[in-house]
Amino acid sequence: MKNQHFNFLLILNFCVCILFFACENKAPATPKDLLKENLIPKPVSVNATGSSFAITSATEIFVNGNEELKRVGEILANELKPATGFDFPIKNTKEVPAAGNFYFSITKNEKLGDEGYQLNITEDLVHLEANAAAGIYRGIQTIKQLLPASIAKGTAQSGPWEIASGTITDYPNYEYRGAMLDVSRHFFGVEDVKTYIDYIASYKMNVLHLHLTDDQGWRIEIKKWPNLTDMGGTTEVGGTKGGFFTQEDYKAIVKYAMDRHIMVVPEIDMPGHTNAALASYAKLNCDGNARDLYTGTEVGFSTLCTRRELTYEFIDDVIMELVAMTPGPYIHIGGDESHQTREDDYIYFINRVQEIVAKHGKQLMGWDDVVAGKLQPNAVAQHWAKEENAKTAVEKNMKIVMSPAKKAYLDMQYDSTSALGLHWAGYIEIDTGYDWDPATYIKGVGKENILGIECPLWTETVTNMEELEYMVFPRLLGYAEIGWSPDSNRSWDEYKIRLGKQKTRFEAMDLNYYASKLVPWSE
Ligand code: TNX
Repeated sequence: MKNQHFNFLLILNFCVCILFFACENKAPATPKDLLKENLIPKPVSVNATGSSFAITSATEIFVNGNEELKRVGEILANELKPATGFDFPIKNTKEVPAAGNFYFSITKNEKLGDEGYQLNITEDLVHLEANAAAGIYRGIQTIKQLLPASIAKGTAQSGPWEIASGTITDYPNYEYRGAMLDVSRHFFGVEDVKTYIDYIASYKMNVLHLHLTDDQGWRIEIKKWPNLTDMGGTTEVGGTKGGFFTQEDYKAIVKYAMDRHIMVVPEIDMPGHTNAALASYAKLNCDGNARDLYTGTEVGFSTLCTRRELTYEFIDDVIMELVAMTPGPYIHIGGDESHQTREDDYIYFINRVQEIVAKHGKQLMGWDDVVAGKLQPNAVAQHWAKEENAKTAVEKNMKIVMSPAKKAYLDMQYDSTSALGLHWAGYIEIDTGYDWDPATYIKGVGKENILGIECPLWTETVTNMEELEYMVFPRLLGYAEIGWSPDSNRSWDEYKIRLGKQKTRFEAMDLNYYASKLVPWSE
């Protein structure tokens, strides 16, 4: 009897082992139905043709276009190399390449615009076409998502690397699809910012807004005003050591973003949110006394001296140095929560700063409070709080970037149990963050008034990348989809399934994501 029991256990053990190894070594089934893929953001249109393409060690990337296109090819090669172990040489071509390769070419197709792409996958070829390199870059994000999740791993995986065949035609709903990172409340260095750029790029976003200055820290080197960083850059929330970007660091960030067809929008927040500058230079204060450095989380207690000429000389210097490093059209001047600035002084200030921004050839962007000023139609208001301000922007013929705090703030807690984040604007669960339409959110503010959408991450409670990931994933994907996918294509019930399927991808990326109970996470 005892023996029999032992035999039974032995056999059971044997079966479990076989099952275990069988599962471990199981290759992912060959993908054959492009319609079953769980792409985020959801493409405009997809047609399936029922076969598949396989990447092999012989696969090369052929480009028919300029250096910019080649650069996109290199980025794809670099991203596919770690998991596949393949080299993906980049080659110029004037003709359609032989079977087994990638082919990127420039086309003329009005429907696709600047960033759209057409992806034709056959058994023989992955052919990506766009009007410009930006479209090819957005298209390679789709290719990566069509590959097995293990493509995101940093070490060699077993493959096979197959993609379902068919055609995808895709282009964005809004031209501005951004994410903001507050590097002032807690400093995030160049490598972290590059990682953040990679995250937003994966979901076809095209703007990184950097909140570079606030009460708690000044993070961008200004050569003519060195104390801003020597002194104002040393602190952050909680009293830990801050930091700052040298101009070389900042240029490296801009270049990294540009290679990924992402525009960096720099923000110097003023006239409020300026304690770090006011601590660095006594002469910026109306009373001539330097403020103490600040490491708390209150807002609305600081202001530049708005009626003093020196203030505008200071701003002119800062903006001049910033503009020299800013290829994009926008300089964000903040303008929020200036509770210590009298209203007439605030209006005077915004008007003066608008002139300085224009003098340096750029367009003003600001938090919606700035509409109090006499703004030009080319100024952009970022809606975060007051609907009235968004309506005023419309009256002034300005365009609006939608970042309503109740829907789009990445620093809001998910629910009352979230260990990180704030909740002054409410809790933002995954459905709340996804299930809204910027074009109908405020009565009187329609699609024609909206440049796009942005999700800001304020970092009072976010101190490192692990915490950042927790606040950003998975909400970021929803904001990316709102910005990119056609409104008629979006529904929470359908989206949550696609989002749930990102689980293996998030795990392959080793992300510290929030596994919301509202999402049916699955392999
Ligand atoms: C309000 S949103 C602010 C920021 C804070 C944020 C925290 C905005 C324009 N101003 O200074 O960091 O709330 O959620």
